[in-house]
Amino acid sequence: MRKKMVLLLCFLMALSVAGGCQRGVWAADSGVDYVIRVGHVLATDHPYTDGLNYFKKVLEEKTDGRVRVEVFPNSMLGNERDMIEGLQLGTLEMALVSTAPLSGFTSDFLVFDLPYIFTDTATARGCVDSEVGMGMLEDLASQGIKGLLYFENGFRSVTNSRRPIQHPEDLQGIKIRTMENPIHMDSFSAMGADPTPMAFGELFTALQQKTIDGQENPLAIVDTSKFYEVQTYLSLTEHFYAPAPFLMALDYYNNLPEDVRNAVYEAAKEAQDYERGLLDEMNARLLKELVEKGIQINEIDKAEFRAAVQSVYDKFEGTGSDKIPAELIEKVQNFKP
Ligand code: EAX
Repeated sequence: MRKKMVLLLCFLMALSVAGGCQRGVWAADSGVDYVIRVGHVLATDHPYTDGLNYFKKVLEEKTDGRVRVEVFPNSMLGNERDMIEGLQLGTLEMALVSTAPLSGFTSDFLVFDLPYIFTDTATARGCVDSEVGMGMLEDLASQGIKGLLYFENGFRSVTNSRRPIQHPEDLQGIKIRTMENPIHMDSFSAMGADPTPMAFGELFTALQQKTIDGQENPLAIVDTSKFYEVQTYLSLTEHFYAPAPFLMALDYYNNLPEDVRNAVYEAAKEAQDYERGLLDEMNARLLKELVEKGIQINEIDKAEFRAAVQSVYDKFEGTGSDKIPAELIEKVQNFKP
């Protein structure tokens, strides 16, 4: 009997120590009131990841650890459409995406998808950061999404495995992956290519297996997603500018205390500048480095390509779903930073 009592006492003591340890772990975590998961589809060494880790650092400092941010790159939380749906359903707190997939949820952002609507980075950044771009983010509330601000993806150029793209007609018959966006697809159809919409996470394998000939993305993605390993030619078309809306689930945002909401925005603003700065630094060195990694690079005459896709402006200008009001096109085209 005595032995049983001793064993029971030892068991109860072990349980209370474990419980205390558990409470100890819980107490160590008890300072964390909010865990924010943020997903994106790019590589761990792309500025999207660095920018989000900077956001994590600043926000955790500003809230004295009450908020913990967890960054998930490489499509770990799904493709961009999945993550946008997750924000709407409340199954995900934040996502960093391109505007193109948002066209499946609202046609507001289509104006940014028009080919050659921006001529340089300063004008593009100035426009998306102005009331034009910020107003579109505010309109996302109707989709259950809080658009905070824009990071940057950048000017997109064509890579392929078949030939250098020197003139629009060189795209004839090229099977090119595009984002799931009607303007992107129509722009490449207008030049005789065969556009194939595909989630980013499937792209490297499709290029490797040659189920598609090419794709279009900024230099930083060609580098960090190693497309130079499966593509021969990089033609500097710079046909689309891709801003990167930094999004939060609206209900989650509204339920945060005001001081935390303010800290989220301040941290996002600091991270925006940091991420754009990293892209500027990468773009200054990547042409040389990508040639060293084996890809052949050619310049093009943008006026030729701009003329080849003018029909897209005619097709998408108008009112209603998948249409862009003429005055909005004009406002963006004529924007001066
Ligand atoms: O937002 O899908 C793409 O090509 C985008 O550049 C990527 O999702 C980053």
